[in-house]
Amino acid sequence: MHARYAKWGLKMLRLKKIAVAFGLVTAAVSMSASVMAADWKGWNIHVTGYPNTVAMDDFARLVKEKTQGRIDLKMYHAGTLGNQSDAIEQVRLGALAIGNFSLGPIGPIAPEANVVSLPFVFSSVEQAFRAMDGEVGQKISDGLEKKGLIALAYHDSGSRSFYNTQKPITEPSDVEGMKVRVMNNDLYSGMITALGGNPSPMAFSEVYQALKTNVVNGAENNFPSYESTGHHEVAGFYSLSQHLIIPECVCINAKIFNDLPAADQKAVREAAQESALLQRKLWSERKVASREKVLASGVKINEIADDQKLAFQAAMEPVHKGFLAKNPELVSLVELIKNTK
Ligand code: GTR
Repeated sequence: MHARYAKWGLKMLRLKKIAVAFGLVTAAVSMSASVMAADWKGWNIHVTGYPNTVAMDDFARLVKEKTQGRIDLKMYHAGTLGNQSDAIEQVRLGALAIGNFSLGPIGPIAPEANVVSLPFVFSSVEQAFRAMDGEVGQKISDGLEKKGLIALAYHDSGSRSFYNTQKPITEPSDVEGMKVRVMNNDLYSGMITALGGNPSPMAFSEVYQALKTNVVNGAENNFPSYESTGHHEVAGFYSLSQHLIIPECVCINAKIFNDLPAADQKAVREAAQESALLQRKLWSERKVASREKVLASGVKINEIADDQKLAFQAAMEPVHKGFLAKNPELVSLVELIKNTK
């Protein structure tokens, strides 16, 4: 009898233990839903004070505020989480939640996004944004989503021009024989080859040293990046070819985004769009300030005459032809861009 009670007692004790444990688990689950935030990591290549850096910090702040702390985004700036091509893969895999990417290095994985990397495809930055804010931007976003990325908003990155250590570039033949750093995308290598130069694909963080040690003679970028990286200190000729206008995205891992409750999706999207407006405003100021700063440091900036701009365009035409031959389904998207007023 006694033994029986003892057994029963033991059983009750075990049940109690399970109940306590269960209770603790339930408490932890409800606590995680109400207290613990989702921790997201975000990648950005630019340094403190750069328009994108300021805007991405603002984005993180807005995300937290608009989700009442349910999402905590920590931004890692200055490329500390690796180079851009690797970071794009990390966001596609979901190891990083967010990236502030140029559509340039995304092009090799998403052909729709690659249309913006065709030289001279846009006629001006203003026209580019009219296109990006309309059907063209939508088609590019759809293409990105097929590859696991959702573009929440687009940032301004102005236009890219050539700069080098040797001389002003005024016509296509000036690029002949030059070693020019390009971003990772065959279209850019093709562009330099079409001019008779030697393309050198390289991570952004390596360009300063490469210019300084003559591993390359030149590169191409907008004024803010030319200035913020210090490239102007080692490559003092900036020639206004304006051959590329490449918008940038605030891109999120598609699964992370799609798994969010609708209210949080709305909050994250709104946060990206509000902070993108800040980026565009800061950009318009920084492009002027950077130009002034490099001029003051002794950089020689030269315009390229209209007929020579047309010559650059004609010389780069094989890049368009080659791309459209490989991607005939994108002919209509390129037409849509060209028909955007
Ligand atoms: C900058 C752009 C960066 C990066 C860089 C580069 O203009 O904002 O994301 O693409 O150019 O040349 O690598």
